[in-house]
Amino acid sequence: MNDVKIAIIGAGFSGLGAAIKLQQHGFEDFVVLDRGSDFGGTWRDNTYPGAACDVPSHLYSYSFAPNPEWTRSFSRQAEIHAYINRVAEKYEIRRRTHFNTDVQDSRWDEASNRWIIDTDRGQYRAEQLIGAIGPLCEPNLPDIKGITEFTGEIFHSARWDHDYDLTGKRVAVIGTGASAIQIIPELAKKVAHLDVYQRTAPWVLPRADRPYTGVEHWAFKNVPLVQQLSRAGIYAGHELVSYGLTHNPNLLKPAELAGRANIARAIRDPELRAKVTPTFRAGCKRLLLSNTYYPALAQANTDVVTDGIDHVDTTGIVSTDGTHRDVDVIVVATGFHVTDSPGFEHITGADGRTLAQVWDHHGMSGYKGSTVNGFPNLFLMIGPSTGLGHTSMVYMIESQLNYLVDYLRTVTERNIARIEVRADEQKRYNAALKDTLSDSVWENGGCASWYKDKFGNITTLWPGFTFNFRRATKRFDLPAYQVNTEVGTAE
Ligand code: N01
Repeated sequence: MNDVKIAIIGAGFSGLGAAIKLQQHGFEDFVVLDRGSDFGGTWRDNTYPGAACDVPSHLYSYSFAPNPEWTRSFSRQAEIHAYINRVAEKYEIRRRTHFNTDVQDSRWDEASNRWIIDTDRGQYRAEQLIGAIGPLCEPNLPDIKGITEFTGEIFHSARWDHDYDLTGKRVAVIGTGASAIQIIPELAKKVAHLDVYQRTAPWVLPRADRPYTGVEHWAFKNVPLVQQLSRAGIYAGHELVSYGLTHNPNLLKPAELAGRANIARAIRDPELRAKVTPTFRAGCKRLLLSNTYYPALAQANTDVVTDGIDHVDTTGIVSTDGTHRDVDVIVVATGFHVTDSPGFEHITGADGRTLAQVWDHHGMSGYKGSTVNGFPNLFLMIGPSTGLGHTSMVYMIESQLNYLVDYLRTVTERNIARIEVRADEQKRYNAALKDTLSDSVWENGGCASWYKDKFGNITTLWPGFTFNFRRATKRFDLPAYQVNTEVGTAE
């Protein structure tokens, strides 16, 4: 049994950020547990060809660890992964991190006021549990009839098989989301034939990606204000979009014009143009950015299949019109379990129910994306209603880190053994969010997306300006919580 004050599950952007902030504020007794063998979370796992960030580099980094070395305006996966590892080394977080440690179960023990954490490398006991497991880490494998019968190669975008050479192969990609539109142009360059199975055509806008010049690098390095201004400028631009997404979808019409122009520039064939033109309002699903996606679809070796998949057999995919297409490889770029993550099945609260069981009844819900009634001393990073479709998640993470540090400070100073957000406060908070969402494009834009849960509620996104979330999480608000200062027994 390893006794620690604080256990952090996950060493991705949010778990690492939590570890750094804890250390900086004198909370030394903590451990980070991660099932992988390196820092980076989603940026460690998503190594598919073309993987890159669609948020500009200077904004997609910690404000306390700016990176004047970014080589281009939109960074690629390897560079972001390397950045995260450099930051971890700089703050010496590796010595506190137990890699290759798979957390199998975490349960609240009311008698001792501790979290008992079972891993494949032994048990941990912690006063506070920080769940930084990431919302986009559990691959969603499509439930397509016969898919397990396929005798060729099949892999999910987040579990790329780099040992398999796709050169000259016949490949099918299922899905046309953020991951697929980055993969498809890379595959189209090297495979013999590519079938793109599109269920819903996404909005894809031009991507202002370019390498930084020598002068810019010099300025980023030597005049910190330049990097700060770049960051602030991008942030301000994104926040303008946020008003349209939340309150007035009509403001997103320019995005639709840019999306249509992007199609028209690359695709001549009117039939293909029609196929790939979205039928819902821009922003309802994540707005995607690419200059290479539509040209790849227009290539002679690529077909866009919109008939729907009926089933898969041993040699290929049969679409609903009965056409059989032989393939050597199926790439499933079908997203992640977000509102139904298997991770929720392994966190058990005070009444013996897991997060999965509680949320199965009424959907994901929490307070300020961080705490959940019924789950004492649990702090979730990027919890319910914190996701974004338009700007950097690192901004949201850093907002939560302010709240986390103040939460831990409060708990420590007041000798609080057990703390839990009040049910009425959580309810009030979520009712206000729901109200704000009622005019949003995610609600009214005419699409289905992973932003919604099985009840049709948007429980993944923060509606509105992110600076409002920053304000809401600036200080820990103890009155919203019920507390107990009676110290539990550790043995
Ligand atoms: O997953 P998705 P993703 N049969 O869920 C289709 C982040 N991200 O991995 O639209 C056929 O968006 C599904 O079709 P439809 C980003 O937040 C960021 O691409 O539901 N098709 C859709 O086309 C993003 O939002 C970056 O009709 C099926 C696709 O699969 C999130 O990750 C890069 C199907 C899934 O799209 C997830 O993106 C990459 C089925 N049974 C990802 N099931 C950055 O650049 C699903 N689909 C930061």
